[in-house]
Amino acid sequence: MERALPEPLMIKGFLVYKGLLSIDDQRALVQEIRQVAEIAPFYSPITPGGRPMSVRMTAAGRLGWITDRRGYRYEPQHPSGISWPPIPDSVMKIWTALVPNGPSPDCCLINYYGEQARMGLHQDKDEGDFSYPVVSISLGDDGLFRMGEVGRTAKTQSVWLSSGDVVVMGGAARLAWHGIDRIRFGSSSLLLKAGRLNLTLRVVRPV
Ligand code: MD3
Ligand code: FE
Repeated sequence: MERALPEPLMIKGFLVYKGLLSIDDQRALVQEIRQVAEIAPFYSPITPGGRPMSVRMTAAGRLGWITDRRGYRYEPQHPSGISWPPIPDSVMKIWTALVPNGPSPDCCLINYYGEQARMGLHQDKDEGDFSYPVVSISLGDDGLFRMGEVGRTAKTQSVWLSSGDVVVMGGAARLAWHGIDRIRFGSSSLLLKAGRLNLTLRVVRPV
């Protein structure tokens, strides 16, 4: 990730960097995520309505996003009570390359999608500060990413995100609706098993 940034696709204000990360970059990221997950294991979050999400999650950084019956929020600890591990260096390098004048991210949320997992259209607005972009890193199987606008009913556009793709959501796109409709399970051999990993880097403060 030391090269000059390539031109991104610009779709609805989302900057999509296809193929930004080399295979070696991707392998290094997976190793570091495995180490995070040894300390802070993936778990199945429960929505405030009491339904398990199909995505499994963990996090790194000062704060992790969690959901349980008490609501959606950022917490300094994994549900097990341990502090989240620090955000790995390889992940921080990607943030710095894409958001050079920003503060450090408070949270690296780590989502794992199995064969049937999806994430319905939503906005990310549990953070206390929307002035910096969210950076998303895709690893493993392809995922169909749906992008909307700040209004719930605007037309959406979809793009397949593949391993090594990075998306930057800043400006108006920061509060746009978005989701993952489905996974092409088994489409990548990066991970030991099939599935998709997505990392999202977020500035959460002041909270
Ligand atoms: C647009 N994750 O964790 S990443 C999420 O691939 C989430 O796992 C999806 O949506 C995934 O909240 C999509 C792309 C993404 C992440 C955060 C955003 C798009 C965003 C925040 C604001 C706007
Ligand atoms: Fe989101």
